[in-house]
Amino acid sequence: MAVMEQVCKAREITSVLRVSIMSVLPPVRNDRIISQLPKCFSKGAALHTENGFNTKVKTACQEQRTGTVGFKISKVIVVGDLAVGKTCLINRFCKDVFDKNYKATIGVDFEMERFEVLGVPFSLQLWDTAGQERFKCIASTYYRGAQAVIIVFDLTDVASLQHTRQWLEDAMKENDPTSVLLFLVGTKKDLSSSAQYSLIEQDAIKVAQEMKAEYWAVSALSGENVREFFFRVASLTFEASVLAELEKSSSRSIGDVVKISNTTSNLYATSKKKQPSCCQ
Ligand SMILES: Nc1nc2c(ncn2[C@@H]2O[C@H](COP(=O)(O)OP(=O)(O)O)[C@@H](O)[C@H]2O)c(=O)[nH]1
Ligand SMILES: [Mg+2]
Repeated sequence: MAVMEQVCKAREITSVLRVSIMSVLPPVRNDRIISQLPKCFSKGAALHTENGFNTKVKTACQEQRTGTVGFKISKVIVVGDLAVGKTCLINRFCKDVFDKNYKATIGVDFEMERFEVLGVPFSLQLWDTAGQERFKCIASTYYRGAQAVIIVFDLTDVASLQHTRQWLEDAMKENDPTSVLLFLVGTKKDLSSSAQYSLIEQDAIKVAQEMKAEYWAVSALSGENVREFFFRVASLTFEASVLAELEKSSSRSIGDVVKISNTTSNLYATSKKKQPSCCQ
């Protein structure tokens, strides 16, 4: 089969797969649609301070050249000391609830959140630390393969901020530091006065800069910044995934553009050549 025919066939299979996968999943909620890059919380400690999504990413989305990103589920792990507010933060975003009664998380807990970013479906799997605070030895499987790590501390407890470096070290043992996005999040903002908050914020920004993490301050009780924060996590993780996909496809040579076989995992491999009209 000629290469271009194979490309067409692969695109056809991919779109059939996309339709069948999407038809078994519930539709993306209206309030999970992201069309613009949300702003960072503090320019002093941001993963980047661009006003919008990367131009290459925007073009790739418009031209539907996002490869496997639309099928991907990105793993996000949430770590930090016991009782800093990890579960409440996740529950506020995913279920829009806040439970005042403390219940230690037991077993492995994760929530799926589906977004649509620049018209492309994108899912995050949010892994809540489930007792690993005390049983660190079982944490390696939990940490492995994360695209983003959220390190949580309590804005009213400076010790929990100091412990974030250890949490980072543990999480990075199982991950590639060059490809993981880091977020440092202070919770319980509603409990600190503005004077107290300013003091801890200075330290937190320093820690975030050292870690190369993006800093946020939130309250699961009032909901302040919770949605903004998770939208930023979803957007930056999406942007990084599309950039990685583009890099992968540009490093492929024309000769190995598409190999259709049972073992081919990436059916979305595309060539840089112009597509014939049958593919459009
Ligand atoms: N005031 C206030 N309390 C919070 C907030 N987030 C969590 N808490 C309280 O902190 C305690 C621990 O929260 P939880 O999310 O279970 O902590 P985890 O162990 O880190 O998962 C609970 O009693 C929550 O009610 C917040 O934003 N504001
Ligand atoms: Mg918990």
